[in-house]
Formats: sequence, C-alpha cells, structure tokens
Amino acid sequence: MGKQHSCWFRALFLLSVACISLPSLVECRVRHYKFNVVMKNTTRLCSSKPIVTVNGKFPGPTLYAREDDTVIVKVVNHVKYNVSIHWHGVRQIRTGWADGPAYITQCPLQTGQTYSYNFNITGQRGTLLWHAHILWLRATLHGAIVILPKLGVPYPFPKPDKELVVILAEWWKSDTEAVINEALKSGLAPNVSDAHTINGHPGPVPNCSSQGYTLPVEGGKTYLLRIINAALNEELFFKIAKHNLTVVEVDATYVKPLETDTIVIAPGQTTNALITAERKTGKYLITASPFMDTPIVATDNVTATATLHYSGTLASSSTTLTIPPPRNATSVSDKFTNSLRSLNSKKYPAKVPKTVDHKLLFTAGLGVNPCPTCKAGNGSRAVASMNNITFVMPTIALLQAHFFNISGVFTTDFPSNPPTVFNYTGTPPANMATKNGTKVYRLPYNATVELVLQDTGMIAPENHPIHLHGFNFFVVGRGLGNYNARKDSKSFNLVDPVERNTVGVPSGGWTAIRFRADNPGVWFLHCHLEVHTTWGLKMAFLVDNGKGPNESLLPPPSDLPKC
Ligand SMILES: *[C@@H]1O[C@H](CO)[C@@H](O)[C@H](O)[C@H]1NC(C)=O
Ligand SMILES: *[C@@H]1O[C@H](CO)[C@@H](O)[C@H](O)[C@H]1NC(C)=O
Ligand SMILES: *[C@@H]1O[C@H](CO)[C@@H](O)[C@H](O)[C@H]1NC(C)=O
Ligand SMILES: *[C@@H]1O[C@H](CO)[C@@H](O)[C@H](O)[C@H]1NC(C)=O
Ligand SMILES: *[C@@H]1O[C@H](CO)[C@@H](O)[C@H](O)[C@H]1NC(C)=O
Ligand SMILES: *[C@@H]1O[C@H](CO)[C@@H](O)[C@H](O)[C@H]1NC(C)=O
Ligand SMILES: *[C@@H]1O[C@H](CO)[C@@H](O)[C@H](O)[C@H]1NC(C)=O
Ligand SMILES: *[C@@H]1O[C@H](CO)[C@@H](O)[C@H](O)[C@H]1NC(C)=O
Ligand SMILES: *[C@@H]1O[C@H](CO)[C@@H](O)[C@H](O)[C@H]1NC(C)=O
Ligand SMILES: *[C@@H]1O[C@H](CO)[C@@H](O)[C@H](O)[C@H]1NC(C)=O
Ligand SMILES: *[C@@H]1O[C@H](CO)[C@@H](O)[C@H](O)[C@H]1NC(C)=O
Ligand SMILES: *[C@@H]1O[C@H](CO)[C@@H](O)[C@H](O)[C@H]1NC(C)=O
Ligand SMILES: [Cu+2]
Repeated sequence: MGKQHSCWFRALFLLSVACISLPSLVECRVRHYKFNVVMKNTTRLCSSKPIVTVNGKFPGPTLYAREDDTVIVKVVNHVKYNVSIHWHGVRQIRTGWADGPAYITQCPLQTGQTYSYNFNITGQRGTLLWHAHILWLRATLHGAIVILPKLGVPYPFPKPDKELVVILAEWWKSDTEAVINEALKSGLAPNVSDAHTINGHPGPVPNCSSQGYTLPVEGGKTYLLRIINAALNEELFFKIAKHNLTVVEVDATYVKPLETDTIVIAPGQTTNALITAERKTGKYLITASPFMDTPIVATDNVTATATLHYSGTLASSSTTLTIPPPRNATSVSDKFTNSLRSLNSKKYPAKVPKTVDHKLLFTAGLGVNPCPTCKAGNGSRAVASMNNITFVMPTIALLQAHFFNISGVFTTDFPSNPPTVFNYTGTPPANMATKNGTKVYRLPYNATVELVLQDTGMIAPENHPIHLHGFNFFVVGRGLGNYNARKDSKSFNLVDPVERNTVGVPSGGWTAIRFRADNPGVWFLHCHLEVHTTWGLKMAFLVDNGKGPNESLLPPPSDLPKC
C-alpha cells in the first residue's frame, strides 16, 4: 500500500506525532493531504476546455484513511472562484467547521486563501466522496474517499483480490458556471450535460479517438468496485455485460449481500459491489445511463461506456454488449431500492431509533415565482422548496452565526409540517408560488427524529435524492401517493432498514427516515440534484449542545475563512 508508506514518510518529515508505534510502523493515524485547487485544460469529447480541479486531476485524487484516523486536508484556492469542499457522508462529530457547505458551516475560501479541514473518521468504513459545495464546481471538483476498516478488522464479506474506484459524472462542453447562470437569468431549466463519464471518460465518441475507460481484470479473481455517483443532476443505472454485481455496502454502511445485474445510484450515493471475473476471457461493456421517470424533465441521454477487459484478451477482439434500462425504468429502480437492507449483524447492528421525539413531514418539490426580467420564462422562474420555503443563502455561515450568537442571519421557525395541506401528488394548486426564507429546524441534543419527505406535483412530480449532512439515517419506509401516518407507519421496517446519507424520494411518493440528533451543530438537508439545490430545495437542522462532556460543538479552527 504505497499510499500508507508515503503517508508515513510525510508524517515523519513533518515530525508530527502522526504514527502509531510498532508493529505497524507503516500505519499512520493522521493522514495529511494537500489539495491545490487549480485550473486545468482537459480534453473530453475531443474538445479542450479549462476546468476547476484538485491538483490538476479529473476525477480528483482519492483520499485514503482507516476508521478512527484523523484526516487533515490543506486546501489552497488558486482559482478565480470561491471554493469550499465537503466530505460527503463523513459524520463530522462535533467538527461542523470541517463539513464544507459554503454559507452553512463556513465562509468559502476566496482566491489565494488556505484552509485545513481537520476531522476524525469515527465509526465509519467504506466508500464516500468529497466534492465542492459551492456554485456548480462539483461538476469537476470531486473524488473518492476510501475508508478502510481498522487495522486487522476484516470485511464482513469475502476479501476481494483487488479494489477499484469507479466514479460516474457528467460532462458539459460549456463552462458549468455559464450553464447555471444562463438558466438563472432565463428562469428555465439549465442545459443538460453533453456526456456522462466513467472515471473521467465518456466512452467512444463520434469523430474522437477516445475509447473510454478500461477496467482490467484477471479471470477467476474477485474485485470490489467502489462506485460513486458524482454527477450533478442525474441518477444513473450502472451495468456490466454478462456479470452480476453483489452489493455489500452503500453510503459507507454494510448491507446484506444483494445480487443484481443493475444498480441504481443517485448523485451523492456510493455503492460497493463485488464482481467475480468468472468469464476467463473477453471484453464486456460497462454502461452508465440516466434514470428519470418524469417525462417532461430533460436528461442527457448519452450512455457512458467503459470496458471490463480480461487480461490476455486481444485489444482487437469484439466487446460483448449490454443494453441499459430505458430512462423511465421505474420498476428496475424500485426493485433495487426496495431490496437493500442493513447488514444488522452482531458486530454491525442497525441502531434504529424505536421511539420518536420529533415527527416531521417536509414536502420537497418545485414551484414558480415571478421574475420580471426572465424573458425566456415568460416573466416567471422555476424555483424549489421544502415546506414551501425556498431557502435563501445567508451571507455569513449559519454555523458561525449560531456559535457566535450573531442575530439576524437565520430564524428557527422552519415548519415541522407543510403550511398548507393539499393533495401533494395530485393536481397541484394553481398558485405555485413559494416563500423565501433562511429558516432552520432546531433539535435538542440526542432527540430522535422521524422525517417523512413527501414529493409534490408542483410543475411535475419528480424523484429527489435528499442528502443529510452530519448524520446517517435509516430508511424505514417508502411509498407512492400522499403519506398517511396512521396507515403507512404500520409497515415501517424498524429492524434492518438500510442506513444511508442520501435517499431518493420516489416520484409522486414519499420516504420516511429516522435518525438520532447526536451531533451538535448546523446540518444541511438538501436535494442532491444540483439544479434543485440552486433553486432552493434545502434547509438546515440546528442541533443544540448536550450537557455532558464531548457533547458540544468544538470551537472553530483559527484558519476558518472569513466572509
Ligand atoms: C486552454 O484552453 C483554452 C481554450 O479552451 C485556450 O484558450 C488556452 O490557451 C488553453 N491553455 C493552455 C495552457 O493550454
Ligand atoms: C480526533 O481524535 C483524536 C484522538 O481521539 C483527538 O485527540 C482529536 O482532538 C480529534 N480531532 C478532532 C478534530 O476532533
Ligand atoms: C444551452 O443550449 C442552447 C441550445 O442548444 C445553446 O444555444 C446555449 O448556448 C447553451 N448554453 C450554454 C451555456 O452552453
Ligand atoms: C464526424 O465527421 C464526419 C466527417 O468528417 C461528419 O460528417 C460528421 O458530421 C461528424 N460527426 C460529428 C458528431 O461531429
Ligand atoms: C444475476 O442475478 C439475478 C438476480 O438478480 C439472477 O436472476 C441471475 O440468474 C444472475 N445472473 C447470473 C449470470 O449470475
Ligand atoms: C432524452 O430522452 C427523453 C425520452 O426518452 C426525451 O424526452 C428527451 O428529449 C431526450 N433528451 C435529449 C436532450 O435528447
Ligand atoms: C417509457 O417510455 C417509453 C417511450 O420512450 C414508453 O413507450 C413506455 O411506455 C414508458 N414506460 C413506462 C414504464 O412508463
Ligand atoms: C427571493 O429570494 C431571491 C434571491 O434568493 C430574490 O431574487 C427574490 O426576489 C426573492 N423573492 C421575494 C418575493 O422576496
Ligand atoms: C390525489 O390525487 C390523486 C391523483 O389525481 C388521486 O388519485 C387521489 O385520490 C387524490 N387524493 C385525495 C386525498 O384527494
Ligand atoms: C406558499 O407561499 C406562498 C407565498 O406566501 C403562498 O402564496 C402559497 O399559497 C403557499 N403555498 C403553499 C402550498 O403553501
Ligand atoms: C440518548 O437517548 C437515549 C434514549 O433515547 C439514551 O439511552 C441515551 O443514553 C442518550 N444519550 C445521551 C448521550 O444522552
Ligand atoms: C466570495 O466570498 C466572499 C465571502 O463570502 C464574498 O464577499 C464574495 O462576494 C464572493 N465572491 C464571489 C465572486 O462570489
Ligand atoms: Cu431534487
């Protein structure tokens, strides 16, 4: 493991007390990384454009750590944009200052500024991702986080011969900031991407020498694919010709092994799957294609392709093909989603809250507000909201305002239920206007929360992958239509529901999650389709400090960027 060596040597040179004693001399408990945010001219789809990258790489560098390690990432911003980085899914217990969403937990790093994200990885192992959490920079500013189990602790599944990171993303020929700015001006939806990518490559493109990414395998061996959806706006189907995948983990939590020929993965989600190279020889097509079951919502319909290439197979031999599901294959998505279960073993129990202190129902959907300057939108603009509140970004971070008692930045009156009851999944009301606000929902330390996320038919019903910062949650229920507390709560799974940090609210339906508010701070909850986040589908929970030791938010680091 070259990574750990370099980590050890670096730690030695820095004379930090970073490394633990013998016998694991090459093991490092403090992992130092340096992220230089720089522009890089990159060629994809046969055209070159400058993109924002970490260390000139697309996708960015993989961050390796072990459970219980300390991670210190020194980020230096060399580009013209304001930047912040989020460690998606890392719980950040008491260290909200290192979470990353701009204006929620920190002010961004302005050009020339440096900030060291310093956090521990506690009680988590598996695959997560890091990504920019400001503007649309996430399109190219992202990479994998690989958290290995503690030294000497095995996986609860057969040890793979090798591990491979597979990052799915979207590529625009244009500059992505130009794409979203154009949309905000017009009031309409932004242009869809021009290609999907697998580890940075779209696959063969007409008139282009690009052949797509190659995953090399040896016959008979087993591989752990660490699959990440880093796309901005699209849920994806992922498939490999003539090979099944056995899912063993999602969002860095172990699941009961699930064998499938297709996985569904939303932006922000991660999936670890075992694949056995049981074909001995040949080349097999790998596809990443969009899942979208709302007919009027445009998607990038270009399937990204890569090749599973057995060693010893001639480059000239033909590739065994596979047909990806159609973009409206709800049944494929439902089957996969409904089959996921927590491993819930003795060693990795599912600690589902059995009683609930705060029962919440949040609608998640779109809306239409007036916009006199939006010519293309006929004087109105598409927006999005939760419980009819279109979240307005503050100009200083909520966490700062909370910690330093700065008033006037946010209010704590985010509604626990929709302010107006209507047939959420029926014909939407004629008035689709929303209300602006910077509102949070306040929770005492250690409170248990049940949150039902209810899709609405405003403009159109749509699947929303909702991401919660600072916590994992259990997905205890899911259904179509309007959530009916009396009837639907009876069928909740409180035994082995899947534990995640990002969950899809089905189009025209609802999802119920439970979590324990055992992490003090301010935690963002938002749709992980970047277009919906931009339009305002976001809010935050404010979790108070507890009374005991180790139950308070730590003070901010001295290099925390200022607004
Ligand atoms: C990067 O690409 C742009 C065109 O997109 C070009 O104008 C510029 O000269 C290139 N820069 C470098 C260093 O190649
Ligand atoms: C990380 O854990 C170590 C060891 O328990 C502790 O000393 C340190 O303060 C923690 N760091 C943060 C940022 O919480
Ligand atoms: C968006 O698409 C339209 C139509 O294809 C095109 O004219 C426009 O230039 C695109 N916008 C950007 C920012 O690429
Ligand atoms: C590819 O090149 C051919 C001939 O040069 C041209 O006719 C065709 O339009 C090009 N296709 C694309 C997608 O650019
Ligand atoms: C793949 O898994 C499915 C179950 O999802 C099973 O029906 C099928 O037989 C398996 N195919 C192969 C090639 O193992
Ligand atoms: C993608 O496919 C859907 C239907 O399958 C279609 O409505 C939509 O226009 C297509 N998008 C583009 C950009 O071609
Ligand atoms: C999916 O879309 C196709 C047209 O693109 C349509 O024929 C088919 O009925 C749709 N399937 C579902 C399940 O809606
Ligand atoms: C809502 O906030 C947006 C900025 O986020 C602003 O453009 C708009 O005018 C506001 N609308 C109202 C009714 O205040
Ligand atoms: C809501 O609308 C749906 C679709 O039109 C309809 O089937 C359902 O009966 C309505 N529910 C109520 C409570 O009115
Ligand atoms: C949302 O708020 C707007 C502005 O106050 C109001 O006009 C609209 O009726 C509300 N809609 C719902 C569904 O609560
Ligand atoms: C949190 O609440 C649970 C009961 O819901 C209790 O067992 C536990 O001790 C509490 N933890 C703390 C740190 O207060
Ligand atoms: C960058 O962030 C600072 C601090 O929040 C802000 O004042 C400034 O306007 C931002 N710059 C841009 C270009 O948005
Ligand atoms: Cu959404």
